[in-house]
This record gives sequence, C-alpha cells and structure tokens, in this order.
Amino acid sequence: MSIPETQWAQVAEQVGGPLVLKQIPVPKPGPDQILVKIRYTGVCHTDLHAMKGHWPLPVKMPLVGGHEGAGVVVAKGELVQDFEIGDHAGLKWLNGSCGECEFCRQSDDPLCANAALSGYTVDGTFQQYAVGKATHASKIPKNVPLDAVAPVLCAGITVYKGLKESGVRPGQTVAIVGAGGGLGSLAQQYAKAMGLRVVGIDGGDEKRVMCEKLGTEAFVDFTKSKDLVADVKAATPDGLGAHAVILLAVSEKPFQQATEYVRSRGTIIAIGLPPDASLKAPVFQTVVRMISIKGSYVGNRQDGVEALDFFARGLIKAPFKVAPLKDLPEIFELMEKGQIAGRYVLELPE
Ligand code: 8ID
Ligand code: ZN
Repeated sequence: MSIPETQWAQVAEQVGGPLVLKQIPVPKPGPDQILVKIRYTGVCHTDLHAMKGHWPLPVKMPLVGGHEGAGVVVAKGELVQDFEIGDHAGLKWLNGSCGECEFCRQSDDPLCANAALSGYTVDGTFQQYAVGKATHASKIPKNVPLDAVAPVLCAGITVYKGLKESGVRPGQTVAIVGAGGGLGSLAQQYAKAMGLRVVGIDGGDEKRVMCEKLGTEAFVDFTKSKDLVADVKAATPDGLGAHAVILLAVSEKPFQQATEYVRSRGTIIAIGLPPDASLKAPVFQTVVRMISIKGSYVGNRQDGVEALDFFARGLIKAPFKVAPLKDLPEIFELMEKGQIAGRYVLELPE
C-alpha cells in the first residue's frame, strides 16, 4: 500500500478558526500506533467546541479536529499485534491513555490525566490519514459500512455508556434532551434496543418526525411547550416523570430543569457540554425525592466493543448525511444554529 507524504486536512490555525482546507504531512505511526486511512468521519458538536475554545481545557493549535474516524489500517508500529494492514479500524476521542494510572488500571481510561484526545490534544480525523494507539482503536468488522458506523465511534459509545450509567432497566422511561441532534438520534436507537421507553425533547418539526421514526414514544418540543416540566411528566406512561434523564443539549437551561421532571429515585446523566454552564438542583427536592445527578464521559474500551456490537447486529439505525471534507465550515454553521437533525459524516478524498 503506497502512503503519500502529504494529504488534505481541515486545519484550525487558531482558537476561533477559521478552518483552512490545506495539504499537511501524513503522520508516521509510533511503535504502539496504527496509521488509519480515514474513509468517513462524523462531525460531533465537540469538534465545534474545540475549534471555538469553549472549554476550560487547553486545545492544541493548529488543530486537525475529528474523533469519529472510520477507515483502513495502512501502517503500524513494531509493537502492534492486534491489527493487520488492511483491517478496518475506528479512531475515537480517546486516542490513547497511559495504561498505568489508577483510572487506566480500573478501565476508566477516559479519566486518565495523560489521555491523548483525538481532535483536541492531538490531531484527529478531519484528515486523510490519522494515527492512534492500537490498544485504544476500535476493530470494525469488514461487513460493517464505514459511513454509518462513524458516528457510533463517539456519539454511539457515549450515549450507550450514559444509558448504562443511569441504571435504567428495560421497560422504564428515559427522557432524552437534545434527541434530535447527533448523540440524541443514536441515544434513541440504543434506548430502544435496550428495551427502554423514550420521551424525546428537542425543537422543530424536522426533528420531531425523525425522533418519532427512531423510537420516541412522545416528543416534547421545547420551542413550543408552554410548560415543559408538565409536558414531559405527562408524556411518561404513568405521569410520574422519567426514570432517567439523559442531557445532551448544548444549552444550560435543561441542566437546571431536569430535576423537575425526573421521577423520584431517578437519575440525571449530564453528557452535553455547553460552555460556562452549571448544574443546579434544589437541595430539598434532591434529598427528599432521592435524585441522583451524574456526569458521563465517552466510554471505556469495553463500552466501545459493546456499542459497536449493537451496531454490527443491525440494532442501531440512525440517519446521517454524507458530505465532502471541504463542507466542514458550512456544517459547523448549521450545527451552531441547531439546524442538523441527526449527524453529518464527512467523506475523505480517496
Ligand atoms: O462524553 C461526553 N460527555 C460527550 C461526548 C460527545 C459529545 C459529550 N458530547 C457533547 C458535545 O460536546 C455537545 O456539547 O454532547 C453535546 C451534544 O453533541 P451533539 O449531539 O454532537 O450536538 P448536536 O448534534 O448539535 O445536538 C444538540 C441538540 O440539542 C438540542 C439542539 O436542538 C440539538 O438537536 N437542544 C438545544 I442546543 N437546547 C435544547 C433544549 N433546551 C435542545 N434540546 C432540548 N431542549
Ligand atoms: Zn464526539
């Protein structure tokens, strides 16, 4: 397989952008890394936060974003045993971790203080060739389509992990806030596959129609509802509220509101990362209704294997639109306005 010296990439030269489509060198894999020829890569709202410098975590600049990259292994370091040239592989947010700290030892590798993050602290997958640590890369079976699987590599794994962290059981109801976005569309499919009942919360008719197809039993439109709390409670089968709330929205308000419609004994899972936002909950209600509030951050390697297995078994079908790499700036604009139902997947030039 011939590997070129240079390649096309979308590069943010400085915090705030803009993005520049340009030729950059093809990276060389280190001893424990694989080089993946990326065929498709999803566009996550995290990529927009990274370029804009929204979070209190320093971002590499210049930056090649992207962390939902699916492609073919074209080179590997001498220590790599689990991948062969020609295998299909996925590069995720967690590009690598130390393997030695307490968190890595206990399979909480996303919590590793020295984790390398694709498209944030190291260059990601908005380029034709990207590297990642082999132990943290995902194996993708050859019969799995690389375009549809790309969003699973962050959005799918993250929502699957969040649903597990919530502790909900089959038959119980989960409220998914931001159901019409990238993570939200996949969350509905995972929830359905896990035997859960879904109340979807988002805005606009395009997202409502999509959510009703994906598994939402009752959709609450936050842009139209006059009493969101009452509407969400009324949408649960017995009117008592959701057993779990999965917060995927990129705005602060739902993070303040969720305690009002979660059921007593219920769990709120914060996943969305709106800039400068706080979680707020009334102490009295939280105590006497025994509400749990937790954060959930991507997934560990086993969560990745499980989430991909749901997909490979045909249980996860979420809509996505394919666009060329050059369209990333326009996709970011749509994303900022909340105008994307589901996920965009970029196709890399051959
Ligand atoms: O590991 C993690 N915790 C993790 C992993 C991946 C992504 C966290 N994230 C974060 C992203 O950084 C981002 O902050 O999850 C958030 C959602 O990512 P996304 O799904 O890629 O974003 P999107 O496609 O833009 O969807 C967001 C949806 O939220 C809706 C929007 O309409 C959109 O459909 N939304 C908003 I903004 N305000 C809402 C509200 N008040 C709302 N939906 C309901 N109520
Ligand atoms: Zn992501």
